[in-house]
Amino acid sequence: MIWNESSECMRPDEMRDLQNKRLRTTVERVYHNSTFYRSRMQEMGVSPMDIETIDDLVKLPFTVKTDLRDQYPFGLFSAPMSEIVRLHASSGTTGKPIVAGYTRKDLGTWSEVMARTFAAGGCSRNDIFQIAYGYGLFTGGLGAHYGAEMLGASVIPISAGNTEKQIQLMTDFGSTALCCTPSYALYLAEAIQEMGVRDKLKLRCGFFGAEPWTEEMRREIENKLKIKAFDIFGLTEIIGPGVAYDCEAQSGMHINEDHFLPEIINPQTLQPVAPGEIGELVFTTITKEGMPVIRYRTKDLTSLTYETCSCGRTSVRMHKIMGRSDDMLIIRGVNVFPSQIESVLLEFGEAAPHYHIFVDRANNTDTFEVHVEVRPENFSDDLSSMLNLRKRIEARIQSVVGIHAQVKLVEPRSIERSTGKAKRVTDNRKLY
Ligand code: DLL
Repeated sequence: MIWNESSECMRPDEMRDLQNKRLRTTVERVYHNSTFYRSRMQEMGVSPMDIETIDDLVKLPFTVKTDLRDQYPFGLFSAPMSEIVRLHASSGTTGKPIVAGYTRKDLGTWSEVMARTFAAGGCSRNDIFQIAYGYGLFTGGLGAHYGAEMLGASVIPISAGNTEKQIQLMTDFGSTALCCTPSYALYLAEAIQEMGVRDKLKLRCGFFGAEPWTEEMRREIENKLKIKAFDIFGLTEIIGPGVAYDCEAQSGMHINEDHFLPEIINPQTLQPVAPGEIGELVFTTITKEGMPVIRYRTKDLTSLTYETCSCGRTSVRMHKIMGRSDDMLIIRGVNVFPSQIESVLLEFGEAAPHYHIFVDRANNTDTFEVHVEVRPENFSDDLSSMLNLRKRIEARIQSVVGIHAQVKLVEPRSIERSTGKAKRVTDNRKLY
């Protein structure tokens, strides 16, 4: 919940007034403190006086990842370096990193939105948080760390990796909440199963994000770890984790819209889509000081719902991320999202959610191969049963995605595990 000054739940009209006021302050700030935004706004003939309410957002310019790269390292900051107390960066796959700078107030905001995230999952000062996101330039570790501390919980800053030690401390310290990527949660779950120590654990929930994961993957983690798995969303450019969070209803992530204003646009026309339609998620930060961003195009694909959630929160919710417009593979002319493959695999009890997609080009035609791990209890030397499984997966991929993929079943544990964001695609086509 977000409270008003009388400590009552904020009404929608109060929220809108707050957003209008904060947007105006932010636009003033970037116009006067950032050469980049001032010249962008001047090019579009917009001045801060033209922005009165959030309906005026559409008059403002978009910001894209390459703008941040071009302004590397500090060109997008709207506060002097003497006020910047923390720097984070995200590596991405190509080019220079994206850098984010935080003032002391920004760090307070970040802790608050993360504390909200954990409280929405039913956590309190009585919980013991095992933070297994990477610490460092990546925002996962420190973002979750300060949020859990603000909540008053006990924090184990173990960082990612070192799986045996994770499980040992989880057992000995009685961790009740786990924070890591969903792929690492699954890896930990398998190791816990193998060591036969699940019954010794006090774990009851986890906050997983930083990479796309499906509802099927959520169920898999929940069943294996016997916990409730919450999705958390965020990106370095906006603040890090804490932009949006699942509540106990797990029916879309609540956006912290008193700090981050969402829009959904059609990535081709750049026009807003109708409510409920899928498109590219765009954010404007309305309280940040260090590096506010205006209409930042995330490339993440989702939809928004403004209906009140069954949990009682009135904040706008975003659907689980359905893919990225730039993660989208175009294979033989067909748009393919890795998340579609993951969903298909999880329909099969025999297949593990560990897979790798290989795309290449031979004789001017794209090749599309999916390596799929078979669960240990289903892996066998009986060629006909393996062949049958392969054929069934191929047929299902064909019906969901619309093109044929060559499926190769591989032995349990042969696909590389990740302790951070999983890399699931190798595209060897030389398309340029
Ligand atoms: O991944 C921040 C984060 C840390 C979020 C820990 C959640 C938990 P970046 O490294 O800048 O920041 O990557 C941001 O990761 O644009 C999405 O494509 C993807 N992403 C983040 N959270 C989710 C999620 C962090 N819950 C990029 N579901 C974003 C799907 C996600 N994709």
